[in-house]
Amino acid sequence: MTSLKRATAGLLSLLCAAVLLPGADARADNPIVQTIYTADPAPLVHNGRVYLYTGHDEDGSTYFTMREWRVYSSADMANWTDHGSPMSLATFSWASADAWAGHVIARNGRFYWYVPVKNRATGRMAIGVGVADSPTGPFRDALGRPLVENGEIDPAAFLDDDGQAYLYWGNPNLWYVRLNPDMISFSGGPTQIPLTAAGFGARSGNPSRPTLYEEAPWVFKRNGMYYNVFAAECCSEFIAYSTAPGPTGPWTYRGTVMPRQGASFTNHAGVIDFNGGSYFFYHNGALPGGSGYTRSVAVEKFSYRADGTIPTMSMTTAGPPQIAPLDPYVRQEAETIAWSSGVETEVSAEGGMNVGFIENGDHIKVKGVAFGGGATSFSARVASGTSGGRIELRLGGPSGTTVGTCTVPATGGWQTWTTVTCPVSGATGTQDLYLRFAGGSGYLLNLNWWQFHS
Ligand code: FUB
Repeated sequence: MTSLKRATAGLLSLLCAAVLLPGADARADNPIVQTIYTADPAPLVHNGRVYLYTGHDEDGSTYFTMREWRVYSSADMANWTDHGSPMSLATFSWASADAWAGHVIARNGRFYWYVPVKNRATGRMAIGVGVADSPTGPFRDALGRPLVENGEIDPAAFLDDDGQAYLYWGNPNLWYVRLNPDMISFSGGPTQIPLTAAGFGARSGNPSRPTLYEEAPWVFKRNGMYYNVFAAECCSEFIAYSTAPGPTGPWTYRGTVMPRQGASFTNHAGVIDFNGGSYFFYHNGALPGGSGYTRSVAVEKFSYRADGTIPTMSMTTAGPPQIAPLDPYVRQEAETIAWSSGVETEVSAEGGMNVGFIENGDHIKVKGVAFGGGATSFSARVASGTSGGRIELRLGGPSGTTVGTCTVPATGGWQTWTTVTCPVSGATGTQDLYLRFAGGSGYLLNLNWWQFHS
């Protein structure tokens, strides 16, 4: 059992001790991921989904101990599907450590993931680029060497309307290069963006860092205005932004997007428009065991003001409203989760990911499930290397009304899969579905996918 799993299980016990107050679990759809610690969100909108690229803080980290990156996706901004880790330090044979904050951009049907890693040969931070044909990878090293290296971090790419792409990065400075159309080379050399008080706000008490700019630039264009949302001051960091009439400036400091909050001394922003709404991604230390080195990615919905300025936002546990209900009558991956307690995910022998390491009392919340006139049965793809357990189908909360119970037998192995089906009654309308797991001690079962039938 990982320390995070122990911590979330501990949180569940506390909730149980509070007799599972109505809504106790429903309060929280932030942070987005509960199965591991995630950091440095980089959202990408592609084909009607939001792909969320993150770093992975190892359990119990006391430094930025990060060895891989992770991908999640959502069509409704409430339920997120875990796509695992399609890129890691091992992808870059020349990298020795520090799988830190990256950014993915799509171009020409490919996906380019710019990441800072430590170059084994020089001992300095360098920017590598992974490339894939799918937003969920697998990603391979596009170059076999760094794209650019000057000891600084936090790359963010931006593709302007005229087809010119840029890569920004830097801590303590702020740099850019003009990327070539192949996205894996650039023209000219790295150029420094002047860090002036007018452009990035004045910092006091640190002569070597006279402006608020710290790290984590996120550059985008909206209604003709260029934005650079960045991590400001340290430590703790807050999120601030500047605007400019062009991609290289001149920048004007605009103020705070998110104040210092949330038990992590860093923060790191990603901003998108999706399905008519605007979303601000960030990280904090909100999960049990959370800290500046065990962080979690979260998201808020917001509206730009009429003049294009960004309002100041606070971290919430509620997260954004769900865009559309989830269809339970098509196969849903078990790792599509609004909130979970106690479970973990792993690579499945059947492809993709499955939920595993499930113990008695663990649960998965799936938000806003449209049962309509009523479900009559439930099927689940399951495996168990022990003697199995039960999947209780509950509505409204982990101790809500039970509308069905599926018994999972021993299957002879954790990746030896079978499909079980059980009757369902009373599941109508749109409800939050809780898959609650029950059985004896130890790990009970693995779950790959599920589907209701009407
Ligand atoms: O996650 C490692 C580093 O912490 C990132 O590169 C920075 O942006 C900060 O979030």
